[in-house]
Amino acid sequence: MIRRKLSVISGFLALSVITLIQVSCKSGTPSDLSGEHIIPVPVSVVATGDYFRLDEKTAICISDGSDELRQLAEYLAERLRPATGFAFAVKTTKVPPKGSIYLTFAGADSIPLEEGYTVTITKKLLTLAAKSPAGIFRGIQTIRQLLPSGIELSSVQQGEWKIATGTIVDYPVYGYRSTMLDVARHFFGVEDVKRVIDLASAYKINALHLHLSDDQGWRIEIKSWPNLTLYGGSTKVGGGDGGYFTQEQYSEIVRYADSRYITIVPEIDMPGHTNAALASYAELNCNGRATKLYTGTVVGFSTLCTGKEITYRFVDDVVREISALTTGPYFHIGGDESHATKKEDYIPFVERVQDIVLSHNKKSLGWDEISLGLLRPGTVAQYWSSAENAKRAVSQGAKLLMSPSSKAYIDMKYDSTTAIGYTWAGYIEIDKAYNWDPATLVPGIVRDNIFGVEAPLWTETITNIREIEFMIFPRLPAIAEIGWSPARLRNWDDFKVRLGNHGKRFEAMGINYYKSALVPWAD
Ligand code: IFG
Repeated sequence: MIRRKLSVISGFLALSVITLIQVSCKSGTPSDLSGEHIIPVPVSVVATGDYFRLDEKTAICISDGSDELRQLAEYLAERLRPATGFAFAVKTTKVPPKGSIYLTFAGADSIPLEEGYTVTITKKLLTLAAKSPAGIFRGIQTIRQLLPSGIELSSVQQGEWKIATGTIVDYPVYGYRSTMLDVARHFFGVEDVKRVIDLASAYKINALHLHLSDDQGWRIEIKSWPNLTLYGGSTKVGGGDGGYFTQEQYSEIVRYADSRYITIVPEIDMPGHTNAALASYAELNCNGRATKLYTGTVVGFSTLCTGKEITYRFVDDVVREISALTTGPYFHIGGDESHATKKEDYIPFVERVQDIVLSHNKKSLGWDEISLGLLRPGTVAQYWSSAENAKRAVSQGAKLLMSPSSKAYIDMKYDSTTAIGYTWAGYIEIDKAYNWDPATLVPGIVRDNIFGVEAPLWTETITNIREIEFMIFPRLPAIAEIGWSPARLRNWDDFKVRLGNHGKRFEAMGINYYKSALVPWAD
């Protein structure tokens, strides 16, 4: 009898010990700020070993009543309210009360760069300081990552919301950190593009390159050339309905991107990759006959008629209308794979198109082949395949946007088991996507030559947002860290552990991510 009683007591004790451990793990009091798993890794983190606690009284205070700071406070509150159930009132004050989150432009003059920020966390106050709204926005992404991954859930979670105390000082290495979405091969609507903007901005990506035209589709309304979308936008790779953005929808995307401190870079690819335009207007063809719509995936067979004046009226109308809707400073003129354009025709075309872009107060971006021509001041060449083109661009004094196809082309399969994607640039598992440094990758190209980094997603084989997410995550956080964090702080063994702690965060955000076997995904 006694033995039975003892076994019952020990069983009860064991159960209560387990429960105690579970509760304490769940409400795990973070005490080491330097042990957090922030991506991109910050420049410096100093822990002070205590914690700051969010509760129903926590207010988000702003140092001045500027609209932009108020909008940023509201953006932060919207991120924190659903999972905590707290109100997070937004208040303007010079003296933030104990227990509040304080967003301020004050005292930030020493913070380097527009996007730099500091987060100072004590038991009593969490202060996010920056000298620009973009810096506050980048710092908010860090604050999100200092809270348990459950903060990203859309329903109220039990448990406490604590942040380890200490100081973070952070700012980016490169000022342009981007991904590209090809909406031409397959079309993706406004909501899908907004989703990409939300997910990319959570990892401090600050630009989205939209590949708006190609052989298979023209995806942006041009009022002076309506057939480009009415006919040229009517199909896609594999056939069936295509789609396009009206100018109002494109403007909605630009506004939304601006609210997430992401710059939209529109691309009209030319003189090659232009079959959709050539099918829409016979007069754009050298032989005066419109081509047929194309739904295949071959590249390099099309060219605008570089010898006709109407071509430049066409380009001018297109650049003018899109530039007027684009708040960012860049217009991407494409220029890749113009195998159907004679070199002696390609060069003056690319030079003249840059001048057209400048006349509409934008600077040109173009794939690395554009360096065959004279690059205008401010033009940036996007390195994707030819080191020779890249070096020629640098020799002209141009900066390089680094998107090496063998490292950054996220339309490549992860490995042979990946159902979607291409293989021509090789498999790109997450370690390969992470393990490169733009400043040393190409002999002769150094950090000062580099404008930034970009991970392009071409969509010949991608047909919906779930597939977009699968190819983007987890490789985009890798490219985000390459673009943001100092090379001295970057190493695969550390990154893979931090990335492993983002799996739950991806799940809380509803991301359909690739669960690479190379990453120790945390429970
Ligand atoms: N190269 C083509 C893209 C796309 C891509 C698919 C560039 C600059 C192969 N051009 O990359 O249009 O087809 O991986």
